Amino acid sequence: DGGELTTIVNDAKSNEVKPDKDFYGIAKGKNVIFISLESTQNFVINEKMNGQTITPFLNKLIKSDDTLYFDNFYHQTGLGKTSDSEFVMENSLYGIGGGAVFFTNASNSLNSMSEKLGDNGYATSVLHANNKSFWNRDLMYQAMNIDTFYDIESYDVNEKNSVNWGLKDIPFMKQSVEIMKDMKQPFATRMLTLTNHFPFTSDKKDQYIDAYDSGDKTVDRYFQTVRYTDEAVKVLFKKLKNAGLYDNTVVVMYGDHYGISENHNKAMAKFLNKEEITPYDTVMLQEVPFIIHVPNTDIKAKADKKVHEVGGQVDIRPTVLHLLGVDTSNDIQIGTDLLAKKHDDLIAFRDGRFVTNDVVYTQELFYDRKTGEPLGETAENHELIERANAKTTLSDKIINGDLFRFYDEKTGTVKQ
Ligand code: GP9
Ligand code: MN
Repeated sequence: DGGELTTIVNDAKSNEVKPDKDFYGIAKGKNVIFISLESTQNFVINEKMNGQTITPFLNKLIKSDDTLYFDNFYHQTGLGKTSDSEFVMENSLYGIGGGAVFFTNASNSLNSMSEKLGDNGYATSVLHANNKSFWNRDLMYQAMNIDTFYDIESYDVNEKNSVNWGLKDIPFMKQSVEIMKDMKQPFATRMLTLTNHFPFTSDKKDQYIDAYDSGDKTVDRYFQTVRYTDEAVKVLFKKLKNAGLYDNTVVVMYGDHYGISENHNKAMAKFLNKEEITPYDTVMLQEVPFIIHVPNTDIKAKADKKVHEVGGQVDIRPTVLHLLGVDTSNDIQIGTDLLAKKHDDLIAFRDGRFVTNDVVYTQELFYDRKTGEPLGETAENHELIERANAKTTLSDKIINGDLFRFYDEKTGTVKQ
């Protein structure tokens, strides 16, 4: 009820993490393209498989002065997979435990990033060549006040340009830029890629590298489809340049969730040169890439060591809104701005595990995050368990109680 929400609002205000002036608004007025990199885990970045570079385009991009690559960044999804990642980055809240929030709570009141950008003059959309009702997206996108969903009906999809789950990422990128050319600017759009999805099948001519040789077909093929998606991102950048959109557009990329499940630990141990995959390793394998490209800036030099801060998908909303110069001081968010001096490095997973800059917590044990060495349970560490649980509990309260019905985020007041 209103009383509970008042407490939540007051807590949010007293814990507010203010943006750093060096970054606030540096991309003001620019278009923003979010790319959900399907099933892309962080272990493929800057790596080779049997001597072949897995993500050559991304590797080159993240070296550039105008790109930030957060290399200690974790997904926070649950059973809702891609849809959870969308929910988390849009709302800076968690999906629900034991289900998919896109199905269970599609009529909630929300204060999504898209809605906020819409209020700030942006045309908002999602680009995804799948049926609009998949994951109940059509309804949840309405709840999140996204203006337009360019679904499969907006694309030319045929036998020749499809594989696995549908339209291949390269034609998806090309056709999407055609759509973008007609968008009202500034626009904020989210592209959901699809080729690098289990079971990671691809056509011979799209295989820019060989398969891996672990004998586990899923893992072996994964490297090839990741490589293909990397090529698709390269095509996107080229097309944006040709369309005259590149200079005025920020590109934000994130992995939506893991691609290789624990069923494939044997092959993963071989690739990572480990005897076995431990529970600590499994946590570390939940890292996904998070990349922010702000063209023609020196953002990398400004950010310095901040890109090594531990972060998670809940941080995407505040981080990006602040870069765009959109105020979030009235917003109730679980995450904090990764570029802020007081960013909160306690990143809780949906299932109770968590990480910080220093520790990993899994199966009721603490480890040194950098070395994997087991740690004793100090009082300080123990407090982290409570703080991590508080994050998912707060999110559940807001969603289960549909509390934002009573919240006016424009004025920061609780409606009576
Ligand atoms: C389907 C795509 C993949 O539209 O989002 O879904 P996933 O299985 O990864 O949740
Ligand atoms: Mn997915």
